[in-house]
Amino acid sequence: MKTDKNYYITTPIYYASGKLTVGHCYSTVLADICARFYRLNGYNVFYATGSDEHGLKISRVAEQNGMSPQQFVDKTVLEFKEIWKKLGITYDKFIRTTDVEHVELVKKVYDKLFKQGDIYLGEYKGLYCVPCETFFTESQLVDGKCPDCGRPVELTKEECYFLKLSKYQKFLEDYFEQHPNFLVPETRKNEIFNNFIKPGISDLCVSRTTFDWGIRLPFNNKHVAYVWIDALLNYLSVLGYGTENDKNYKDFWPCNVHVVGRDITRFHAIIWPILLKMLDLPLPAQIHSTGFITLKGDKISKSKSNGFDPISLIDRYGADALRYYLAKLGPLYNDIPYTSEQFINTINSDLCNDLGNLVSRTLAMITQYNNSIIPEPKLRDSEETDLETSCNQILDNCITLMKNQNIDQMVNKIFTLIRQANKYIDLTEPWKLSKDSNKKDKLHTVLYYLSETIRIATTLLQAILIEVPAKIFKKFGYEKELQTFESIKKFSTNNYGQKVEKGDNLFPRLDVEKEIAYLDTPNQTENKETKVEKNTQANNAEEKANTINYISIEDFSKVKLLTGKIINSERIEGADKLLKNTVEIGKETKTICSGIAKWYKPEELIGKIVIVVSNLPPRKLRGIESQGMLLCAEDTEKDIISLLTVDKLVSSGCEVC
Ligand code: ME8
Repeated sequence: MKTDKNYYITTPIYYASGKLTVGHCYSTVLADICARFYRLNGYNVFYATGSDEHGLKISRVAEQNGMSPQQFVDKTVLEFKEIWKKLGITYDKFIRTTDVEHVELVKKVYDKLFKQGDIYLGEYKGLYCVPCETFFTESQLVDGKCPDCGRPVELTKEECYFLKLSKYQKFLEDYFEQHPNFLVPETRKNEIFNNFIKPGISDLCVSRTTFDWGIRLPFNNKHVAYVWIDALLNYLSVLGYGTENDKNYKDFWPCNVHVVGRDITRFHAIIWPILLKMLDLPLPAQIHSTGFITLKGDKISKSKSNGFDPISLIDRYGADALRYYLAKLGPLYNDIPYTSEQFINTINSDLCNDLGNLVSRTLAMITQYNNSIIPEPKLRDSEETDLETSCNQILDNCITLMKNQNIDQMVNKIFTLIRQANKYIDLTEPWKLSKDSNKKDKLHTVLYYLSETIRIATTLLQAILIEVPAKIFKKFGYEKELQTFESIKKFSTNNYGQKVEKGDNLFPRLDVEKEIAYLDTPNQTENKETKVEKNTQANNAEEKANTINYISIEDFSKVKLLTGKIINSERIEGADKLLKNTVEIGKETKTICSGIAKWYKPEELIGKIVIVVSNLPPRKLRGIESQGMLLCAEDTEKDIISLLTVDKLVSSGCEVC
């Protein structure tokens, strides 16, 4: 049974259409911090994430990669899980929309809604954006393009089933009015309510017949389920809803918080509550809508290829650096620009200077002034009372802040305490106390107060950082029972007597200029030459060369580039992206398939001199053996692919060098 102590939090399920970016890590890390915090605070937590695997976009990307959609999503899901593992994401279940229990639930829901008259057959004519899997009206377009991603839309006309959202207009309006915290932040709630709910909710087209990579409707197998209905139901299927094994559903539904990005808030704030109402299920307590992390003014997005690769960031700076940076940005109601400078400076100033220095100064002093043993406190002057008061308030403050997922403010609270402890060192000057034998009691008190403050701050930091807290506890010799929220309810004066170990610094100081150069160089983040510690000293020419990710001339010369003349080109049945080209390369002729059908008609290609990568191993595409690759330039912004050709008329078979 759901109780007040059972907490269910979700992230969006990410499209399995390509790589995850720092932007995707944002919602996942925030939700993970909430999950960890609530567990530490004695709650039973269910934290769910997963992958959204159906739809036209995924089947097209799979085809471009020469794979079946299932093969493609299987591979992508492994990559997702690898990132979540590296980032220390403690999800309780990862749901895939291709999982049998999910597919069965989607079918059951469609069947029920069809039978109860909430789904009916009609015809849809509209402008469809494939990457966003969304229909738009003419007036919603911006310069004739998708208002969300700026790409061209396609005119689509098809028979389809509609979901009767309009019938629930009044229900949703009343619900929003009676539940002011259903959607946060307030600005987003007002935007959704005034612009999308109040003007009238239209029925939604919830099936497709133009592609088949989706869940077939039980009452008409020509149709597959609309990806958004399919995707939203993950929040129920992940709990086993609708199966015999539905204990998690009983214990955790309704959801406490769905963390979503602002671009998908509409789906969660309109379709999702109505869908649940149709199913006669309680609604989630809250939808928390975040803004975007932007890079040079754009949402960091894989479809625009400008994302930073989280794996490389983690490999170089550690998971804690990325988690801390994202946590500090907080529930960003507005878009927040990502800059390498801000990332590096945050690590240096907060983790290295404030936290790292507090820990290393305290350990060094305990080692030097008290034979590595945490001393017993003997006094309490006003500065100790101040520190103690801050320590006594911090847990309650954090619990209050986390009721509304105010993670950035929690980070701020913890680091204010850490800075207060650093100031306490400057104020009490233990190095002077150590020289005066009459001040021994004060010296011991200072060392103790520092250790206890570090213990309290570190206990809270366990929600945010995954490696550093354990290292700090180990250095101070604090056992498990001194790492719990229960143990930091009150500042204690009894935790003395353990031996400390100085060990390594927690965070190496980063060379700002060098790291910014590393991060801002294109493709640098793909370079897995890992941890920054290895590079902090060296500054020689060879190392500089490495940071630009050069390849050797020998490596380049392994790629055999030749000119080729296209002597025939034709479409491939059933593959709307691919063209099968016959290319003359000197005396040889090769078959080369290219995903350029959207940009070239076969007849336009005949006679063109193109650049062929001629020593790639043959591979099968749609049953045809493709024996090389034609080089193209891709402008992802304008959605143009342009074949590389030559400036002067040369023969086929010439070396490109
Ligand atoms: O939308 N900053 O999947 P998705 C902040 N499958 N958030 C960002 C971001 C950025 N730069 N880039 C992406 C989908 N996101 C659907 C969800 S849920 C039932 C189905 C966020 O992989 C984005 O706002 O395109 C969204 O919340 C999430 O990542 C998933 O994006």
